[in-house]
Amino acid sequence: MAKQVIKVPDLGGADQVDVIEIAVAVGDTVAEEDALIVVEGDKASMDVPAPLAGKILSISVKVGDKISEGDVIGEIEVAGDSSEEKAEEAAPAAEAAPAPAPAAAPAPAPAAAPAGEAKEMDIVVPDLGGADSVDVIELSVGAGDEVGEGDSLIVVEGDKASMDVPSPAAGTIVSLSVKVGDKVSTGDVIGVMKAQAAGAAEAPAAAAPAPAPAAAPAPVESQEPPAAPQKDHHLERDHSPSAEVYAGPAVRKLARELGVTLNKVKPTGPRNRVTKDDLNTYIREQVKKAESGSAGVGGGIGIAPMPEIDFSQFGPVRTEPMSKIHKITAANMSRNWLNVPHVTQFDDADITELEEFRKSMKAEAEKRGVKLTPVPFLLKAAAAALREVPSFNVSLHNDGEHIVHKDYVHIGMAVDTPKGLVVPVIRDVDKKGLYELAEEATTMALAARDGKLKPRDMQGACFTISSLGAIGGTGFTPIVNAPEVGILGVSKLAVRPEWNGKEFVPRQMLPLALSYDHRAVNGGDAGRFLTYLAAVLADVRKLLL
Ligand code: CAO
Repeated sequence: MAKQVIKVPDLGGADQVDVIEIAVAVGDTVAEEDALIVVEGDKASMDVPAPLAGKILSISVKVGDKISEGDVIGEIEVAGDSSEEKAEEAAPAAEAAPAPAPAAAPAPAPAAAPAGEAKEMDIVVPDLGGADSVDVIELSVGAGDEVGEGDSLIVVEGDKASMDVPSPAAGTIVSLSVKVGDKVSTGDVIGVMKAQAAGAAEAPAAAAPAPAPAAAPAPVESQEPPAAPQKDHHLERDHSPSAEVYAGPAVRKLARELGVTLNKVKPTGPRNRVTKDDLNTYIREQVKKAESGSAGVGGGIGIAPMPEIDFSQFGPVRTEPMSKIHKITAANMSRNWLNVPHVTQFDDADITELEEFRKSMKAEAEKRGVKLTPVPFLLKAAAAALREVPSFNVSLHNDGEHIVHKDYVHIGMAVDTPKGLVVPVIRDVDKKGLYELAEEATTMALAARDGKLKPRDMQGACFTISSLGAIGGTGFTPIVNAPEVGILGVSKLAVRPEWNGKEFVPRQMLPLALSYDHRAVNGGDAGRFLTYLAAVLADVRKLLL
């Protein structure tokens, strides 16, 4: 391990630049070229990168200090065998120096514009301060835009710095011939503009193939913060949400890598600058929101968030906190609705005979202390259908490449409670009798309403039944309770005329709706599942088979 002082490298001629951000803390482990501090001169702000990988031992400057090339800004403990003396002497490697603040180097202005006439001229990439083949990272203008001399046209990024390519003259953009992601070098033509007559006359850049003043790229960070009055016109026609944000190259690069739009990040740095910490805070908040499912009542995957509405403007309102169950249900419903490609299939089961049988058993059931409603029959029939069509008794593996087949039959039963919807799970439904299921369904529903279910009581279901039969309705489309792949919605039994081949007869018809995850189950299997389930309910003797 060797200790090495960190010195300010070549600043491209700039002297006495301001330290505007400390990007690391003592004890941090950094990689070679990681930004250590950010400095700002007249024209540019630049990262001072770590000369080597190692651990920061000290930082001897603070925000507001002025520093120049060769100044010591701290110490780093470097993994390696270089002697301390050698290390002390070592100047930062040339490639570790930040990109020099680009000087106002002349760039050729190819098309001459006679004074007094609006003339088309090529827009040429000026001297990039030694950088070559830099990436176009933002287009700040588009065809038809009016620009002032020096306004940013595109933003490019080299290894160490991002820079504006400014307009060589005032005028109108005719076309841009580059797009984000292209690589450009000094002298490349990036578009055509019509220089204003007066400007063309005044601006030697546009008037003659001579050096173009102000044609050198101005680093992005030399932009004033968005509020700067002279930039207002620029704000209005900006096409990139992050273009007006004040941030250093390292932060911009990181934001792009993470897919963060910088203008969404709250800046806390000097002059409203977005710092690395701001970016980290933003990411942490987003992850937290996503994990808790509390990302509001909209937003995500490109969906516009719901507008915030003050309902009191329409009449008296009362705002109450949601119960914990309600919040969890809301998050799960959104997750399942958005993740699962749902299909819902409908059928009616003729349960006339089932009802006769059920009513005939009611007295005996009461003697046993259980209430025999249609639910235990539905549980039994669903278990039989899961055995008959096993492609419903599966879950998609997280890797997206496997299906998990289950050899057990546990079924969830949606229960409506004052605190919200809960789904206790009845285990091994296929192995239990009707009375046992009736008893367990009643016990579970009571425990659910008393808030006495344990987490395990609500885990491990293969399929769910949601019965609104006692409440009413002719049909509804339930949401699959992922990772299950199917759910049965049961509505209110109704007596309907059914054709028996000779005549219409009154039959007790039970409306069924089967929603399924079309990633796991195909329509044919769903049809077989629901037809089989309805057939079992129509002839309970099938349950004995
Ligand atoms: N059609 C007509 N009547 C029905 C019926 C149906 N499909 N299902 C049940 N009934 C009858 C029962 O037979 C019972 O009548 P009797 O008292 O005359 O025998 C009555 O309705 C009340 O039944 P119940 O509610 O006590 O019991 P259940 O077994 O039918 O249901 C449970 C139990 C826990 C499923 C139910 O109470 C419940 O909470 N359902 C709501 C589920 C829910 O919220 N789903 C929506 C989820 S998605 O938002």
